[in-house]
Amino acid sequence: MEGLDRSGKTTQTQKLCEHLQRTNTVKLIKFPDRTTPIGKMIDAYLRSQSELDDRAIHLLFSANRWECAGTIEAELRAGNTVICDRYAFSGVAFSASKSSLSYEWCKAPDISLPAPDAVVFLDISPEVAQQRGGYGEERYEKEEMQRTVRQIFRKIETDTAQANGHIIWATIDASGTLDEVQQRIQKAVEPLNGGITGEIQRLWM
Ligand code: 2DT
Repeated sequence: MEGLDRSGKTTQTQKLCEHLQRTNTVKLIKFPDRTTPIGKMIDAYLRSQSELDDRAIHLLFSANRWECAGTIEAELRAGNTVICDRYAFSGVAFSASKSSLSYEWCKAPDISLPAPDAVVFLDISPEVAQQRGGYGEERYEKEEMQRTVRQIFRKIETDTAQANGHIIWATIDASGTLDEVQQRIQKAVEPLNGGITGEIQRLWM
């Protein structure tokens, strides 16, 4: 699950979990995972309580996924469903929106992470975000950054289709009621309901 600020991502992710739990064992993993030592550094940075070089924070976000990659693989091998609230796609979109970092450089540390079977991107225009009460308090929750991030997500979608053709990429219009958006999400992931077999795919390779 990926999304822009004010897209309702956290609530929608929770609802999707509840829906899938009726038929599967579901493991929800939130990135950044702010509870680990690396996650605590990320948390302090996002809340502007610390300053870090743009490259250093990017690599910490990636390391925060790698420290969890073994768990994700184990869950998948056990036949469970894994839902990630953000993943490497946010990693690239947010970091590459900074003029100091190139898009290709941002992708590199996440290459070969376990690839998802579907990416749900909750898309919201800055105008609708504004109607929902405006952006939040954290470092990246600013209109200009959100606009750039939105554009980069489109590029990531194209790139991911080329490298990992099996991934279902669903850009979901996150305007509308909670239930309307949830219906759109459930429909998008429906093709996976029968379960997934075969080797775990690797991201961007
Ligand atoms: P939440 O608002 O969902 O807690 O996200 N981010 C996230 C990155 O810049 N790189 C990453 O790799 C990830 C996973 C997006 C907190 C913020 O962290 C950003 C928003």
